[in-house]
Amino acid sequence: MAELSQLAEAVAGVREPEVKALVQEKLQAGVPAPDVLAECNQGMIELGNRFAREECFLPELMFGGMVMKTVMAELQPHLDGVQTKGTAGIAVLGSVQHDVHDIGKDLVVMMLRGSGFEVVDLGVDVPPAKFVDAIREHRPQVVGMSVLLTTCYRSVTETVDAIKAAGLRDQVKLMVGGAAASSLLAEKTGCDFYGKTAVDGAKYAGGLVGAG
Ligand code: B12
Repeated sequence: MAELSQLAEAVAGVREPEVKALVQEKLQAGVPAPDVLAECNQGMIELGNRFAREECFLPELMFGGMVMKTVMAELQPHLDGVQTKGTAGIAVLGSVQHDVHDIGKDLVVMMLRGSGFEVVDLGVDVPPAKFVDAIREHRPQVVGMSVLLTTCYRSVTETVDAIKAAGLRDQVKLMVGGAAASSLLAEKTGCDFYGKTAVDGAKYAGGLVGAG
């Protein structure tokens, strides 16, 4: 495994003061905000691996999530700096039913807003019917589902099926992402696109409205 940067290691170790100081240091040194985020993501992945190896426990995982949210709040204005004029399009985002992970989903929301999209954020544990209602109400060009738990694959399928049953499938593009997602999942569930990162998602959405 590639060696972690000092910042990624601090995130993985859930050392909040060190994380905050390093983020500040990097921003002041002119490191682009998306690169700072990418390092923090590496740290979160390592934290998850430590959890899987039982080297840390649920409270650390939860605290890690809180630290990451603080970092995102800090980076938000720097990502907004790339905001384009007007509204590029409309996007609906949510973490699928039974999944309460929202850090990655929030990053996609941030990136989309940063590139001029109006984003309807449905939050976490979103039932298929809520996605359907949001498509009817907001007429988005793209819907994004975030899934971090392999036990939630079925929620992705059920969401796509509900959109089809409502007769709305032809009106929207569907993208899926999150640590449990893959191109295979996108293919099997009938999504149009799998985004490995929030940036991939924003690029795909931008491409749909001619802003990519
Ligand atoms: C933090 C965390 C938590 C926090 C979540 C806090 C929060 N507010 O989100 C808490 C403590 C609540 C939590 C709970 C649980 N967790 Co958890 N968690 C994590 C951890 C460590 C980090 C996730 C994270 O935020 N990563 C950082 C973000 C930025 O990454 P990301 O979400 O993947 O998003 C990136 C891309 O995937 C992409 N992306 C994400 N969504 C989307 C959507 C679209 C459309 C696109 C294009 C892109 C995209 O963009 C982002 C960056 O570019 C992961 C480890 C991991 N490897 O993912 C485990 C992990 C996901 N959790 C896991 C588990 C098992 C659980 C629990 C079941 C634990 C328990 N025993 O209770 C519960 C489940 C709760 C539930 N019902 O959802 C497992 C899942 C295993 C599996 N195969 O299913 C993991 C992988 C840890 C592990 N290795 O065991 N967790």
